[in-house]
Amino acid sequence: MLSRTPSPVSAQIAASTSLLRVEDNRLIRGQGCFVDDIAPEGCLFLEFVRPSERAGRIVGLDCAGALAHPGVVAVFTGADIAHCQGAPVNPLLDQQGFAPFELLSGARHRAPGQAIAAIVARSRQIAADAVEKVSYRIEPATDDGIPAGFSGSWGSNVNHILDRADHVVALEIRHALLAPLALEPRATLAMLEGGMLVVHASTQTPHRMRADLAVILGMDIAQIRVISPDVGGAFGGKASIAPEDAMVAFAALKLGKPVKWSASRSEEFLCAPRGRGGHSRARLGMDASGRFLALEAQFAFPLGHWLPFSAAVPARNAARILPGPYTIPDVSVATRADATSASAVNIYRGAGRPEAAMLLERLADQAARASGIDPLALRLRNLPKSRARRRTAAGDLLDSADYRALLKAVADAGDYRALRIRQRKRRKRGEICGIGLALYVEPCGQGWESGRVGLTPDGRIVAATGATAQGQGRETAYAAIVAAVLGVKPEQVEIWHGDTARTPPGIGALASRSTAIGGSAIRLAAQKFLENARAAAARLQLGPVIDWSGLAHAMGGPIAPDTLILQADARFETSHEAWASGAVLAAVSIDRDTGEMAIERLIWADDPGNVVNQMLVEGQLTGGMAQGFGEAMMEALHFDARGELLTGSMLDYAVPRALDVPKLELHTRAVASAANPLGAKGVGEAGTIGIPAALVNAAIDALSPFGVKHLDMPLNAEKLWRAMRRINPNETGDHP
Ligand code: SMO
Repeated sequence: MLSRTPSPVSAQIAASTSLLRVEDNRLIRGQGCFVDDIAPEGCLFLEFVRPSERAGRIVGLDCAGALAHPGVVAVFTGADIAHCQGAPVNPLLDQQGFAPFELLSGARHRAPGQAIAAIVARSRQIAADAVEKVSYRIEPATDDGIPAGFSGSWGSNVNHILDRADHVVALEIRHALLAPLALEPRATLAMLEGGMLVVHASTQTPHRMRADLAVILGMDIAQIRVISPDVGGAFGGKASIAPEDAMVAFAALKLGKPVKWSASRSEEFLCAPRGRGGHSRARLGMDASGRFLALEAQFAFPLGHWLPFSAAVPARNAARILPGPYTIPDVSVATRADATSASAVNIYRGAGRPEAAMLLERLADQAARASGIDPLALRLRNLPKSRARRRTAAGDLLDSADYRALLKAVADAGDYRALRIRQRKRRKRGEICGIGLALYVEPCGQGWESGRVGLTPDGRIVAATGATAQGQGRETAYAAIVAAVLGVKPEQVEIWHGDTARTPPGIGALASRSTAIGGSAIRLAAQKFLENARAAAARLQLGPVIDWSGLAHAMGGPIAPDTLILQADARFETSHEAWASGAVLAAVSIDRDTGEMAIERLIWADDPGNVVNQMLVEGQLTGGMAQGFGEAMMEALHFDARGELLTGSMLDYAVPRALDVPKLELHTRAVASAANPLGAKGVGEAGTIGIPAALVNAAIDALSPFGVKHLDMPLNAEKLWRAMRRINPNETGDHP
């Protein structure tokens, strides 16, 4: 069930877009090429020695047995890489002293899973066997006690406003740490080719990895080429270079041979960058009519023991979003992120946006309960009437949007009033059922991307982007954008991405930014290219309608097939972000005997801005919903009292299976973005932002007759069962 709001740009692009055909999909046909599929001659394999013990001092590290193991080529320890530099970190918040990026731990083991040695061998199995022959002890050591982290705050003190508000509601939320869990675990292959260091990596940001490797290894960037081939999902988990990537490159340089590392699933659970883990507190004051007066919020996020490039993003995003879609005149927000003796925490699909939405939407429901105003009416009362752009507390410019229309769309689709009447009747019959609403905003990336559109000697049209892809259908969307400008079929446009040697510079695929920013750069390049092509055709007296192979032929010259004989480059930089937004309505029921929650309706209206390809938009929204559903209902990393990971495999870490995922009633209602020439907003993260808040609100609404006022995710059956029996629902070991 879909309602589509066409727009001039999307109509123009949609007209030139053929449907994606499954049988044409390279990946579905098994013709993908992921890092682990690349097997150069003489490739060596790297495995890490990763103590699962908690932080301490490394004593008696002995690698002689591993080195003597037949087939082992080299063993590296902290001493070998001591001269390597740390990689830079995005300076988004004030940063206080942090341990440098370490490829392997030195004298000090900083967290369970941190590698203390790397073994390179002729096969993966030999390397894994040799890992068992390394001996060491980790002795407890008193903490260095170096406070390290980020912090920031915006707005001014609102205590005096809260003091005289008619109602003040307060809450505290704990988010579990999550595993980003891409289908393809991380993998890196490094080799020397004609004096260049060539690194194939499963990454979202090849250009940044190239720059980071130059710093870490002390090399000239011109000697480094990074290629991200097919990438099997990333979700933020592959957004920033990790010590493993640099270690593989270091080993290849040192040994002069190709070296490959492919993370095992257990390795990913143990030490890949994690998501979430934040702790939020807030107070919201309102007047007697339910109008929000002031919001005071504090976020605290864990960082782990090293800083990925985007480490500050969740703490910053959560804070800068407030007050989100709502009109709250006074907002005071403080945010911080602190070092921990655990694996790193980085962005994970949503990256602070889900935490902001959960905070605002739980507060809205609490405010409704405190004031006796219906949750839908209360929200409508506190949403802006105009679509005009507004500023957040941190000064960011929110995009044009119609939050009221989005909320009304889900309320109408679900027949909200009837749902409430039915809820009362069902409750009388002893049923446990609830309705949850949530609104959200999704900032879609700052900064720039670049694009290049060109013509090959054999008449092919190529579009090269600095952005990348990991399964979003980037090629399809970019081809459609170029085709619409040039008046050709999308199939005629070949997309190059992910290879620093044949793409213009770029940031990558993250922050829901690739269409809005990368797509805009591609569109500008296509427009310039068309002008250049027209001028060239006129010079060659080819007539007004461009025949691309005719033009290529006329331009002539025996040139290598992948050179561009005519090209145009463009860079697009946003003056401010695009912001997507949306509303979700969830209707749920809970089994009194088992605590099992059934999702009866899940209705979602999203504003993706102008749409390039409706199918891809729906695909990303649906995938995000599945991940948001997983977070709400079952996902969490669990640790024992000593900080060792309990959920280290797919047997222990719950993720939704296809049959678990609820049926989604999706509506898209576009308001064009004012932030870029496409009018596009992002869709990559929306599902993880709004869906969990609506599901949690629905569950708490269902359990309100039991006196339940708050529950943290995940809402597994045990937690809900305990909540109904008033047995410490949040004490089921779900918190990190
Ligand atoms: S969490 Mo995303 O890859 O910005």
